[in-house]
Amino acid sequence: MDPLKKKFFEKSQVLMKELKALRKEKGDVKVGEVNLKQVLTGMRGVKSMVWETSQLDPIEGIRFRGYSIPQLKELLPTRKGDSQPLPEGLFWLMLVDEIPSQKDVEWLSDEWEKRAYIPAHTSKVLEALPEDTHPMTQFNIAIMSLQTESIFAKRYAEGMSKNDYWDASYEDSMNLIAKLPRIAAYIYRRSFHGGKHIEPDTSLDWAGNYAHMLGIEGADFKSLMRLYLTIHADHEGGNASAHTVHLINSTLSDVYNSFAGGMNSLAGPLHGLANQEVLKFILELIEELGTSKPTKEQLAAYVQKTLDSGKVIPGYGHAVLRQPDPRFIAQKKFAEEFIENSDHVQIVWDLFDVVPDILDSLGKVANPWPNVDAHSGAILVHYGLSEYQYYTVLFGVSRALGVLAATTWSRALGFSLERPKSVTSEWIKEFVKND
Ligand code: AMX
Repeated sequence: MDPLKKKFFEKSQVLMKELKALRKEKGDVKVGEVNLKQVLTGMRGVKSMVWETSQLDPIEGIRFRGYSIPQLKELLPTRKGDSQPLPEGLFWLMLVDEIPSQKDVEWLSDEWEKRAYIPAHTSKVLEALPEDTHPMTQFNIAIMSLQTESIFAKRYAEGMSKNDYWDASYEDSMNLIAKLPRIAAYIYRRSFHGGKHIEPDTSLDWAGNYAHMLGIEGADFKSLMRLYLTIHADHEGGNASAHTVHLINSTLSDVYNSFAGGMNSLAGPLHGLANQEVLKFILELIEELGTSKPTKEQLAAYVQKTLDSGKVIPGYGHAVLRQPDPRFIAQKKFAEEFIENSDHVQIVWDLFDVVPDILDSLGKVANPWPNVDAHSGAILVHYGLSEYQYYTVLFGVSRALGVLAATTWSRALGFSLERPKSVTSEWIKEFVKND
């Protein structure tokens, strides 16, 4: 058994027994109440699942196994000569709740490299699609085509014991994570660079190699990708993509099916597609205002006009957060350190000054602050990745780390098929009649 898998097995066995006992002894303890507003507005705040890998605080933002993003930047191993954390380290932390050593992350980079093989039929499936197929659609179809490789599905068909679900889930998760940068880079090169693909550089780490295969060279872009793929990895379990993966996997549908479902959620403009929408918004405003150096007054008027036409301001607001997103702040810090004189970045910073007051003035927006998607596009453009239709694929590659670590836990802990209760509006009207 590999060292990560062994650690995971030992830790998950202990927790599985603890949770079993808790369920038996304290199963009737109330963990919260649900009001009608929550039923009518997307179940906000309803505690209804266990997600080991991270937890979101409305004010502090995300903590991965208890560590904030600034703490992780201090604690996680980096590649020699780089200042940004390696996503390998975050995956290790999320999976086994331990900060890994340098040697551990090097082992994991090599392990993913060994598992990165893409079957020939995946590129055939992609080549059958029109080149202008949205990259998220291509990403999803490629993931689904990889389902032929599922160890879980194969072993389930052979009669696998439920005690081994975690093992097959771990193997599928490791394999899929290993393959994602290759298929994602393949999609980018076929969509935007005439299908001129770039061979992987096996001496690089997971994120560095992805940057290389995208065709954007330079140490700073590799560094950005390490940060990007770390901070987008997980945001507890209730967000749409994570929850979709959790739901699908609870049926014992394998990791490939589950992750593809999650990516379909991520492809929505209120969720992960917001990163594409933000850059589109910035480009359109530059076009309409006729300048790439708009004043804050011009920006405020443009934002107001957008709202008046019944559209949302992409990159702002959040279902849980009530402060500027620490993932936005981490990207702002990166831009302050590495990027000079970018009009796009300046617009992001100026929007940060003007949008919150305008959203606040509407009197209905719960969180007027920027989220993770408000900043990423402007930085990517600076390094030459200007094809914004691709941005959500980057988010998806990163999101695999969190949701697949969490899914491996779900199978180890033996969580049940998810099945909440729905009611009709007739039922609601009857229920509240005498209240
Ligand atoms: N621009 C305009 N209106 C906004 C808004 C924004 N950025 N954020 C919220 N609102 C509006 C809502 O549309 C809603 O209006 P309604 O009552 O007329 O329908 C009202 O404010 C109350 O919504 P809320 O309770 O503040 O937010 P929510 O929890 O329902 O939704 C979110 C959260 C993210 C969908 C919403 O803020 C939004 O649409 N933001 C823009 C899209 C975006 O950036 N999404 C990315 C989120 C992060 C991610 O998942 N990657």
